[in-house]
Amino acid sequence: MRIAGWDVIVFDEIDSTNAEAKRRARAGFAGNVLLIAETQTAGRGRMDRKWESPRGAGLWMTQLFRAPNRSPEGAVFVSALALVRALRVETGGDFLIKWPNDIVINGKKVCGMLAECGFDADGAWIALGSGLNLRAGALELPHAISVEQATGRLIARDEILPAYLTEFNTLRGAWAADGLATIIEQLRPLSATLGCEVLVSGERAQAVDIDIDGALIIMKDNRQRRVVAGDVSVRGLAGYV
Ligand code: BT5
Repeated sequence: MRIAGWDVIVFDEIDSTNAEAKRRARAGFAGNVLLIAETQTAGRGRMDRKWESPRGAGLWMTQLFRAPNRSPEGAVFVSALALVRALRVETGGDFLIKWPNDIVINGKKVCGMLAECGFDADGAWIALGSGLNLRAGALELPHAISVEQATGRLIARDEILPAYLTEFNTLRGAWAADGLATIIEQLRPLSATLGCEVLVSGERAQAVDIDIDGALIIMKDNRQRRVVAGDVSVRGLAGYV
């Protein structure tokens, strides 16, 4: 199957679509490849945290592609912006981006992203994994929510994918041509983090900006600090967002 220039491969069950993408990257691949699983037996988040991927409950997918540069963080911003836009158009819901790698709605996490990268003879590749909860009732995590729970709409994979991939392709082009700054500019108004008090690795601070390299700028005791994705955990004061 081909959608918006991506070769789509669907697995009934797999350990992790990110793990499969990395195996394929090492074996050699051509073009844009999108791996989807009905369920994952070893879905992973960052720092090897577990990612719940119940059968039929969501869109568990990894995009494997050549990147303009070796920046998995940049790819996550491109993807989050594209997916939030597609979700807003499809459902009308107020989806937002929680820095650096989550999509949230109603103060809960509806999607998490994990990008990994490597090099081969043809240059850099990125394996960009996204887990989007679509169906209600399958997850028992306190901070998790599904698109159906949040919006009352059970959307099918086939509805969201063309919209998302088309937007992703456009934004990836802009990222390659003009750099990450243009993506961050478009992302700022859709940030759930900016303007909020946050706990950065347990310390209270104000989230004041996201800079053109994607770092979070926080203010604490009248001093600004730059926080790079991957270094810290950022939580809201009252809850998850
Ligand atoms: C992430 O990590 O949010 C990245 C998740 C990436 C998942 C996709 S699914 C397709 C591809 N294949 C993979 O193996 N992975 C990618 P992190 O920020 O570390 O968040 C992990 C935390 O989210 C866990 O510790 C749980 O608290 C929570 N969590 C786990 N499953 C969840 C779910 N389905 N929905 C919402 N939260 C979840």
